[in-house]
Amino acid sequence: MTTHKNVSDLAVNVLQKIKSSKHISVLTGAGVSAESGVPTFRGEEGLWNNYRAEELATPQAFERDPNLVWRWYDWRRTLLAPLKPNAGHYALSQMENFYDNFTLITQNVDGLHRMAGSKNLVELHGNIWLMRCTAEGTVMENKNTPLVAMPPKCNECGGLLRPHIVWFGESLDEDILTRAFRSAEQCDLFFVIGTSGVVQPAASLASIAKQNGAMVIEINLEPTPISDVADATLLGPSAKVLPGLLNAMQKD
Ligand code: BJW
Repeated sequence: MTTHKNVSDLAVNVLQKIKSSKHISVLTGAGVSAESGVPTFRGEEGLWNNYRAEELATPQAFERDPNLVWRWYDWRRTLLAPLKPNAGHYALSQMENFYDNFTLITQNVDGLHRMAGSKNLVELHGNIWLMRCTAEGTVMENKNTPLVAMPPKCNECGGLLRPHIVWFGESLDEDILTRAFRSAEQCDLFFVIGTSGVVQPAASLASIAKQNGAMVIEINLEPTPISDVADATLLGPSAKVLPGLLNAMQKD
């Protein structure tokens, strides 16, 4: 593991690889949105410090008490509604224009990457602005905050709606997972940014990229289990490091 504080400290071969790679894959986590004001999950200020995941983010919790789960999501949606992408989100959306093949895989459900203009986006854990009918499986967008009716019901069939989010113990969408794995397997360069690297299967993508010959570069405030796999770890806030990286890419 090699850690750096500044993009300019990266070894010449790493900078060369960043500039010459054709196929880039990026995995982001909650840390990327932290500087927009979105709470992370783990760590001192993390959501899981004040709320129990088993009571709010599992299918069993929703079955037991859909009102409780929806109240938590309503609170989070209301918190997220006024928030805007930060310089890190924008730098990633600009990087997409720089490379022939660029895939942004996010664990975040906040929709900020799309708002920043990222296009080839894989939302691994769903999206907090989408709801799914538990009776028919239909997915619909709903941006109301706060929600008018609690718990929300499907306009078509009256069935109970749930957040279109992957909870613990639930399988990820097969097509979405295939896109993520394929991109990790085929890329030359894999960035892993602002994730604690403890939630599977997302956390395994960096190792898959590495095993298939990619260079792995991590950006985080602190080392994570993924740092052992990474060729270089840039320690710093992504809203500062990513614009610096974009700048370095654009220099001859
Ligand atoms: C900054 C920064 C700044 C801060 N700049 N950086 C194999 C082994 C063991 C367990 C499992 C396994 N396979 C499956 C499991 C079970 C489970 C799992 O992984 N559990 C682990 C916790 C042990 N996985 C699942 O259940 C998944 N399903 C699945 O695999 O299905 C098949 C299966 C099922 C059951 C058994 C076996 C197989 C589904 C996972 C769904 C995750 N869902 C959540 C919650 C959604 C709820 C919601 O949002 O409403 O998704 S959990 C939560 O964690 C959320 C996130 O997307 C995810 C990852 O968190 P992330 O993004 O890494 O955030 P943090 O907070 O952890 O980290 C922030 C990082 O940013 C930190 O490192 C900071 O330092 C850094 N940071 N500010 C840069 N400014």
